[in-house]
Amino acid sequence: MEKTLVIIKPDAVKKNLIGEIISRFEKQGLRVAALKKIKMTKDEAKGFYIVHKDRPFYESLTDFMSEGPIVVMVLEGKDAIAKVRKIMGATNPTQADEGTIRKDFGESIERNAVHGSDSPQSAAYEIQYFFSALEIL
Ligand code: 3AN
Repeated sequence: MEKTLVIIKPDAVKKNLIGEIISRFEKQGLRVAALKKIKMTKDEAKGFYIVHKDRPFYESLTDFMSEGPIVVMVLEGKDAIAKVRKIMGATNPTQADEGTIRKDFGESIERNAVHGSDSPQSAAYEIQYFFSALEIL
C-alpha cells in the first residue's frame, strides 16, 4: 500500500467541490487516511512548493495557494501516487483527459483544482509537512 498527499486547492474549495472531489478518489478505491481543512500563510505555501522556488510561477502559485482555505488529505491505496495523478488529469486542464478532475473543474494551469504528490520522495515530504504520525490512520 502506498500513501500520497492530495490538496483540494482554494479555487475548488470556493466552488463547494470538496465532497465531489473526495468521492472521485474513494470510488476508485483510494482510502482517506487523514484529512483537514486549513488556510496556509504565504510562507507556508512557499515552504510547501520549495522545489519550484526558481520557477517563474513560484510567486503567483504561492499567492494562489494562500488566498483561501484548502483541504489537505493523505490517500492510501495500491499505486496511490499514479492512481491519484490519473484521476486528477494533466497539470493544464486544457490538456487533461475527459472525466478527470482538472478537465471538469480546473480554471487554468495554475488554478487547477487539485494537487497530488508526483513521487514517493515528494509524498514523504508533503505528508509530514501537514500531518503528524498520530493523525494518519
Ligand atoms: P503537478 O501539480 O501536475 O504535479 P507541477 O508540480 O509541475 O504540476 O506544478 C505545481 C503547480 O504549479 C501546479 N499544480 C500548478 O498549479 C502550478 N503550475 C505549474 N506550471 C505552471 C505554469 N506554467 N504557470 C502557472 N502555474 C503553474
